[in-house]
Amino acid sequence: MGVVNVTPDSFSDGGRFLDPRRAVEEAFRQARGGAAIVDVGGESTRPGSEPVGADAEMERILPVIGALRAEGFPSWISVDTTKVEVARAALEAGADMINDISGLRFEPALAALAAEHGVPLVLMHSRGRPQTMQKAPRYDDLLGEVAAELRAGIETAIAHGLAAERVVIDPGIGFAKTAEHNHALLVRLPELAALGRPILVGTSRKSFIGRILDAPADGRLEGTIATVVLAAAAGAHIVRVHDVAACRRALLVADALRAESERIERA
Ligand code: PMM
Repeated sequence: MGVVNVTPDSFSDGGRFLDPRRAVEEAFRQARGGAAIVDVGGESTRPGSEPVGADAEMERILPVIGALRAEGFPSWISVDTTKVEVARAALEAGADMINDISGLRFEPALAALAAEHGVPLVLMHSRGRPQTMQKAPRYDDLLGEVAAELRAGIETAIAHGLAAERVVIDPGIGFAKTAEHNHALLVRLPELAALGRPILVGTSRKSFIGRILDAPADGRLEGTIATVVLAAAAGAHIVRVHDVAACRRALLVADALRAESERIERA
């Protein structure tokens, strides 16, 4: 899954794709690089970011989604939003799935909308709001609590008429998590398999990588590659990244080696 943030303030690509033409070109570039899905967002959710209204969000993303569909975009389009109104307009403009970083905590009716349109819905784990989520996140049992909160999201989805089969789960790397929480979630990803749903992981250029490498957002590619390879080996089905071609090439090599190790195990 590639990422195109049509925002002035996202932490790594903010301001780069605010011009719809540039956003469309970037999405095509990511599709050529091997993205099966491109996630288009109009609201930054970085820690401390200011929320934007539905109108502003739609003004940013609808021209991009409309142009992608009009120009024969070959990959799926995901809409990164927590708002029913925005998601509805995006689906009508041609989006194929919804990515909700609140995991249905903000607008549970997103699940009914996904059901109505027969599209998948990503439920990402987070707590609080982006403005405040990094203020001393605390867990007594990190994996147990994240899994229980994701399970509650799946139950909310089902209660709103969405089949569990349409739900993708995401541990929410960097959302109400310290660097240590992020490390533990990545290493212990296999424990989330018990929820029985495909897993999406978004580590791309995030600050826990910057902390290890002492590097700004545009100097975190090698660290990002390390995390996506490990996440895939730990059972992630989808990785959400800005640098699609580089990550895809790393994953192709890792997958080939994994296939070989499975062959040896079977023999
Ligand atoms: N991270 C960001 C935004 N949306 N969605 C999902 N499902 N998972 C994530 O980890 C995630 C997300 C923040 O990163 P960005 O500002 O670079 O988009």
